[in-house]
Amino acid sequence: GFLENVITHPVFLGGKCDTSFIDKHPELLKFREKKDRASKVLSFLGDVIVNGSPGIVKPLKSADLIEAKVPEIDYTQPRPAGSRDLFMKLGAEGLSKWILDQKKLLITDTTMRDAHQSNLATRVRTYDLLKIAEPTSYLGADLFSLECWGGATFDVSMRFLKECPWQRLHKLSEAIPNILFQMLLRGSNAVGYTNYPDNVVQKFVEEAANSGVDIFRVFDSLNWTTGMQVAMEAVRKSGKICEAAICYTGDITDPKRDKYPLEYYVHMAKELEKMGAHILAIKDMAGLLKPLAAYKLVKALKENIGIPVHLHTHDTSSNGSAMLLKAAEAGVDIVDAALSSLSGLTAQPNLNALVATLEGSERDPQVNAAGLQKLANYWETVRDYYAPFESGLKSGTAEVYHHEIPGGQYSNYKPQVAGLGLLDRWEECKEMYHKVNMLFGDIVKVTPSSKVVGDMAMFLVKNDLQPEDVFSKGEELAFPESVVGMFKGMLGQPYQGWPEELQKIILKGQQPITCRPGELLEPVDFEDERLKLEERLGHKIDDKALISAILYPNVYPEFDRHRQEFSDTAVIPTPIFFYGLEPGQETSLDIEPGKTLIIKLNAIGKVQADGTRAVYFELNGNTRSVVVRDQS
Ligand code: 3PY
Ligand code: ZN
Repeated sequence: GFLENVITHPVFLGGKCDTSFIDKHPELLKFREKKDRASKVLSFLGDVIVNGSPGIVKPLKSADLIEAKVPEIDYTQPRPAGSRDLFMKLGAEGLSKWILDQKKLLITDTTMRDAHQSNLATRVRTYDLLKIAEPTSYLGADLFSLECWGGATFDVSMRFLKECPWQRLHKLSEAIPNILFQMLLRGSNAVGYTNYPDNVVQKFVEEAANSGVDIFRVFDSLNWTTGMQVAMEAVRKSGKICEAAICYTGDITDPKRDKYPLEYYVHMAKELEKMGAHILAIKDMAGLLKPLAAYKLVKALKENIGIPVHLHTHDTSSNGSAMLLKAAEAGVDIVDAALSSLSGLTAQPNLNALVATLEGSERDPQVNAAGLQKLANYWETVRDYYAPFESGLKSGTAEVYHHEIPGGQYSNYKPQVAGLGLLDRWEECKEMYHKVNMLFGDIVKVTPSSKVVGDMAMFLVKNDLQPEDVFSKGEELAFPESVVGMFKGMLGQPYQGWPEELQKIILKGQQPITCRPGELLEPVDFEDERLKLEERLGHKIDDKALISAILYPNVYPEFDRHRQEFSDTAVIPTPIFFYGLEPGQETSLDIEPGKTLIIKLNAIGKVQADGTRAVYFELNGNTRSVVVRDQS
C-alpha cells in the first residue's frame, strides 16, 4: 500500500499512457493518505516493538546497551593529509611506485567491511560507521586504505538493514576525504552471486568510482583471469587503482596437495600484471596461507613481478599474526588487518597488535597507535549491539586447513545450516564442505563458487547422501540450481577443468559453455529498465538505484517498499533499530540536519480481535499512537 497514486505516477505524468494503464494498475487508484516522516518512523518502531526484527531469535534489550563513546578530536586542527591526497597527486601508476619505495609496512583496515562481514554476518549499519568516520579520518590518517565497501555489504545493507549502500559510500567519503577507500569486487559477478552482462559491470564500476571508491580489489571465484578482464579494464578506464587478486587455496608447503603449487600462483600473478594491475593482491579468503608458506609465496612474487603485493587473510586458524610477520619479513608491501575489537576468529588479524609487534623494527608501520586504540575502543562497545549475529566460534581453529571454508562464508553458512534444521549436524556439514570440494575437483572456493560448494554440501546432508551417491543416483537427484549453473560454466572455468563424468551427471544432457558467460548475456538497456522499474515502483529512480535493482531484482523492490512505508530507517540508532524500546524508554533521532525527533514509548496495547495492537508513543512531547499487526 506504499505506492503513489496515479496522479503522481511518472508514467502518467509523462503522458506515456492511455486508460489501459489504469486498468493494469488498479492499486494506483487507492488514494492513500500521505504519511509524514515521523509517522513512518513510528510505524517502523511500533512494528519492531511488537514483532521484533526479522531473523533475530534472541533479541537484546536496547536499554541494556550503552552508547559507544566517540573519541574526542580537536577539529580546529587541520585534517592530516593521507593516502588519498597522495593518490590525487600521483595517480594510480605513481602511487604504485610510491608503495614500492616504502620501507614501512603499509596497512589496510578492514573493520568497515570484511571484519564485520566475517564476524558479524555483515550486519554493521551505516549509523555506526558514520559516527566513527570523522574521528577515523584524523586518528587513522596514516593507514594505507580503509576497506569499507563491496563484498556482501551491498546485498546485506539492502536485504537486511534496509539501507542504501550508495548512500553509505557517499556519506563515508564525505566524512573521510583523506584516506583511500577500497572495495571488494567479484569480477564479472560484481557484488552479486552470478555473472552480469558486461555493461552492467562497467556501469557499476563507473558509479562506484564516482561515489568514492579508489581501489578496486578484483578477483574471480575460480581464479579464471578471463573472468576478471572486463572489471579490470573498467577500473583502469575510471582512473582508479586496479588491484587484481590471486585467490589462495590448498597449501604450497604440502607436496601431497599438488594441484596449486607455488608456480601456479607466480604464473597467475604475472598474467595479472600483464593485464594492467597496479597492485597484486594475495586473497587468502579462508586463511589457509601458513606462516612459512607466506614467506615463500611473497618472496617468489616480489622476485617475479614489478608491482606491489597486498596480502589479505583471515585469522580463522589464529595463525594470522605469525603469518603476517613472516610476510613482512619477506617484503610484502601492504597487509590487511582489523581493529582489535573486531579482529580475529574468521575476520582479519589484529591490527593494533600487528602495529605493536613491528614498532621499532625495519618495517615499523609508523601509524598513530594510541589513536587506533581509541577507534578500537569505540568498536568494542558497538560490537555488543550485534551479538545475535556472532558466529559462535570462541577461538581460532586449525580445522580450517581441512574444511577450507572462507571466513566471510563461515558466519553465513552456519545460519543457513540452522535454517535447514541441520544445526545438530553442523560437524557433518563442515566435513561435507570438504568432501564436496574434493568431489568438484579441488576448486578455488570464494564467493560465489564457495556458496555453490556450501549449497551442495547442505543438499547432500539434508538428503542423507554421500558424494559417491551422486554417481549411482545422479539421475534421480534434483541438484541445487547454483550447482547446475556452475557446472554449466556460468561462473567461468576452473583450473584444469571440471571433472567430466560429474559434469555430465549434473548437467543431465545440457551442453556446458567454455566462453566468458558475459559474452552470451545481452547488454542491459538501462533506459528501458529504468522505465519498467519506475512504472513498477511508482516513482522516479536515479542511476545508482537502477544499478541496485539490476544487480538485485528481487531485493531492491522490497527495500524500496520499506523506505516508502517507513522512510529512511538508517537514521535510527542500532540498538533501537534491532530491539525497539521498552515502556518508558526514550530515544532521539536526527532525521535530517536540524530536525530531531524525541521518541518515548509509553505503552503497548492489548491484541484486538482483528490481530492488531496499538502502540502509544510520545513524539516531541505529543502523544501519538500507531496500529501494528501482531505477527505472533
Ligand atoms: C566476498 O566476496 O564477499 C568475500 O569476502 C570473498 O572473500
Ligand atoms: Zn576476506
